This record gives sequence, C-alpha cells and structure tokens, in this order.
Amino acid sequence: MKKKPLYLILVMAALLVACSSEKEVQWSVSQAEVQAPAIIPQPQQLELGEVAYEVPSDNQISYTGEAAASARWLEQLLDGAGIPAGVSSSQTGGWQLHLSDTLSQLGEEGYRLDISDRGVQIQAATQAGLFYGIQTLRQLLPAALESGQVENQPVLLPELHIEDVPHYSWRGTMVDVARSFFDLEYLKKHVDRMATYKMNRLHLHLTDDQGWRIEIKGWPKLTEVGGDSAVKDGRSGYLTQEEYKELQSYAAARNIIIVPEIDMPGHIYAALRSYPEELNCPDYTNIAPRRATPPEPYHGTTVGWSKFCLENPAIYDFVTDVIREMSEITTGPWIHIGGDEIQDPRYEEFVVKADSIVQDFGKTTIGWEEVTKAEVSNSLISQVWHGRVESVVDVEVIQSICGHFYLDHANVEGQEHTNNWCKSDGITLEEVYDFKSEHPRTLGVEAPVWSEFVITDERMDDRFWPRSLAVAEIGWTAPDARNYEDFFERVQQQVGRLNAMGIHYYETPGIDWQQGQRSDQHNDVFAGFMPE
Ligand code: TNX
Repeated sequence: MKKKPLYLILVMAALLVACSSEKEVQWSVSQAEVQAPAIIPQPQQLELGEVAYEVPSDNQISYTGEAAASARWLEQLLDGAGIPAGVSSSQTGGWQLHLSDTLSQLGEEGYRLDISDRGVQIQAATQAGLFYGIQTLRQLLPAALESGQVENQPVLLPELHIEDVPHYSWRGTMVDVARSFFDLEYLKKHVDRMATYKMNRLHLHLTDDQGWRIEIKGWPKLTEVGGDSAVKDGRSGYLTQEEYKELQSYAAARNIIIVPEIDMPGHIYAALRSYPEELNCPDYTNIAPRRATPPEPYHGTTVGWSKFCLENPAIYDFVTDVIREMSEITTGPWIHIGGDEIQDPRYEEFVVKADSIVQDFGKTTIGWEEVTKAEVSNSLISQVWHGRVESVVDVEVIQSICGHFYLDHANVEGQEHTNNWCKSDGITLEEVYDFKSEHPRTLGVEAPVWSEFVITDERMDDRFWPRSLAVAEIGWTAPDARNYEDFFERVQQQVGRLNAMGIHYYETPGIDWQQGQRSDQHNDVFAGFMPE
C-alpha cells in the first residue's frame, strides 16, 4: 500500500473536524425572490432578509434541553411538507430547537425564529413557545402540506428573524355543545385549527336548557335523560369523562386548556328534567314561564325561564357533587359557573356559594359578567358579553363583548340560521377585528358560537372561520401593531391553507376563495398526532 503524504492526512483531518463542528450546515441561497410572509397572527417583530434558502433533501433536527417533544412536532410537520428529516440530540442539524430557562424574556409562550444559511433555529423558554415557533414555520411552508398533497418541488424559506410574544394570555373560542352537540372528533379538529393560529383556550358550554353534555358519575341521569335532547333539529349526545380527558390531553399537547362551563343557576332545564324531585320547587314554580314541564324535553330557543329551586338547600349537594367531579377530571385551573340571564332574589347568594365551592376544590371561578353583581372573591374572572353590569368587585376580565365576538351572529346581514339580538346586521370580519379593550384588567379575548341554529359541523366552521383569524390576531398582536388592510391581505394568503385544512368557512366578500383545492379529508397536519 502506498503511503499517503502528510499534508493530505492533515487536510483530511481538518475536513473531519470541520464536518463534525456546527459549521457543517450551510443552506444554499436560492435565486428566487423573497416574498413577505403572511403570518396570522402578525408577529410582534419580524425582520425579513434579502435571500431565500432552499431546504436540502437531507435534514437533521437537533434539540437541546427538554425539546424532544417539539422535535417530534417538527419532524411530523416536515414529513407532511415532503421534507425528510431525522431527529437527534446532537448539535449539528440544520434544524435546531433550543429550550432554555435563560430565554425567560420570551415569557410563557414567546419564541425566536431564525432562518439563515445555518438553517432554521427556534428558541424558547417553554414548550409552548417552541410549539408556537413551529406553528409560525408551518405558515412559511407550502399550504398543500395541510392536506398531505405536497408535490415534489423545492421548498424555499426566506431569511428572517422573528421575535414574538403574545399580547394577551387568553386567546379563546367557545363552543356551545349544549343546544346542539359537537362530538370529540369535531372538537379535536377545532383544537387543531385553533392551535395553528396560536389560540390557547377552548371553553365548552356543556349544559343548558336543551341538553346536558358531560357525564357526571354521581348523577347518571344528567346524561341518560338530559343528554338525550337538543334544540329543534339539533344533535343530542354527550362526552363521557374518558372522552373529556382525551380531549384535554389532546388540547394540552397543543397548548390549549379546556375551560368547562356548567351554567347555573339558570339555563338548567336539562338537569331539572333529569332530577325533577331533587332540583325543582313544589309545583315547578322555579320554571317560569313554563316552557316545558319535566319529564318532557325542551327544544326551543328562548332563554331566561328555568332555574334551580334556590330556596331548597339540597340543590347545594348537587352543585357540590357536580363541581367536585368536574374539578377532578379537569386539568386546567378554571371552572366556569355560567350565571347568566336569571332573576332571583337569591341569585347573589347562589353565586357567592358556587364561587366558594369551586375554590374549595382548588379551582378558579369564571362567570358571565352578571356574577359580578355579587360580592364574589377577587380571584374570580368575569366574562364580559354585553358590558352592562356594574361590577361591585375589581376582577380580571375576558372580553367576549357580543358586538365583536358573538360569532353565532351573521357574517353578513341576512345570513340564515343566525342570532341577531346583539347586532341585527351581523358582525363582519372587520367589525371583529376592530375590537380594542379599554379595561385595565383584561386577560384576553374569547369568541363564542352559540348553537341554537348552528346544528352541523359545516355551520360551526362557517361561523368561526375566517372570523377566528381576527380573534387570534386581537389576542396575540399588540393593538398598535394591528392594521385591518394588512390583515385582510394576509387572510387572502391564508386561503390555500384554509382550503387544504378542509374548513367550511364563510366566503367573506372581497377575498378570492379559489386557491387550491378544498380538501374533503379534514387532514390537518397534526390531526391525531400526540408527541410521546
Ligand atoms: C345569550 S351570552 C346567551 C346564550 C345565548 C346567546 C345567543 C350568554 C351568557 N347567554 O344563552 O345562546 O345569547 O346569542
């Protein structure tokens, strides 16, 4: 064997060192023009470079700290985009995830995203932050990945630096599953869509006159009887505790906390019907006007006619049992006690007691703003929906003011199957977007869809989308950084993605909705995915 000259050995050694150092990764600059990314919600800080990079055909995802789960999310995302990638805890990958306490200036949910000739780097102090960095990256990848239909084309990423922290900690939606039932499958899909746009609270209105939708083991007739009815033409049914828990872990993996509402002491006919002896006054004087008499179900849409028999102390046994079970199965810190639309001399007494029961089980109470007529604890959170209650307590608020956030109202004047009591001409995308909170203790925003007329999945989609994009941006982006024209442009650029996600949105006028194919698969990229 011929001896290799020394200089050659030295060169080879130097090469080896270079290869194993971090400098190994160098992404090639593409000639393509860099397009301004159209991210929703708009990041707080975005610096766009002048070049784009072509994602190589061989990729490695490296992570530090406890970022293994995020590495799996990213792997799943890249896989959907037709970008093969392996995961390792080494430092040499072109895709890097850093989770570190030293990044605490990024807060609970913030992240930093850098795209350069070194590849893609996401940094955060929390899992939520990394997850959101990945969601932003998702919006830079081809929309077709949402339906799993990517063509084998080179993927280009713009050189950029993003530093992004949410304005509000509460960025929610509410689904009324009580008037008409929405099942686990739909709710998971809804969670996936919310997470794409960095929304983090899903409030479930679980009980009302028309139906009771959560299993309570100590009071089984609530679902056996109360779960078996719905608004006219609506769907009956309920979530078992197992399903509820499954939804919670699915949501938690996507940084979404489930907020369960048991609406009391009004809007309670489904329970009155399930346990007539225990919860009603003699002769049903607590049901007035008498829209229905137990055991018949209620299919109408009128509100404000049913309540517990508030002078009967036994109702508190029921309330305690229900709140105990809900607290046991709920991983999030909140229990919503409703409290809306009811007149009774004992209303305040009830609310104060219910608030303290919730706290006894280690949770924080949320109520519709009416509850602040009572001297509730100052840890309670008030959900403002009409803004007419003079609060006697100084508490934090969630803004759901109906003229901006009641998405059961029409997308456009005259739309069928909509409520219109708050705004008769509907709530346009722009009217949603125009919200600004004046309240100094605002936790954030939440958009409810009540389901008196929203009796199919398609209708639920139509009420939420695209208006939830506006809600997401109000929740995330600072008020001064928001601009409707700019937002509207970005909505236009999200169309392909909404289509590929299979969302049955309302076709807001002024937007070209014919971008790509609407998938009938409901194949959200992360649907069904749970990191280990
Ligand atoms: C008012 S908002 C209600 C609901 C109705 C909704 C219809 C609130 C706390 N109560 O019971 O479904 O209006 O828009």
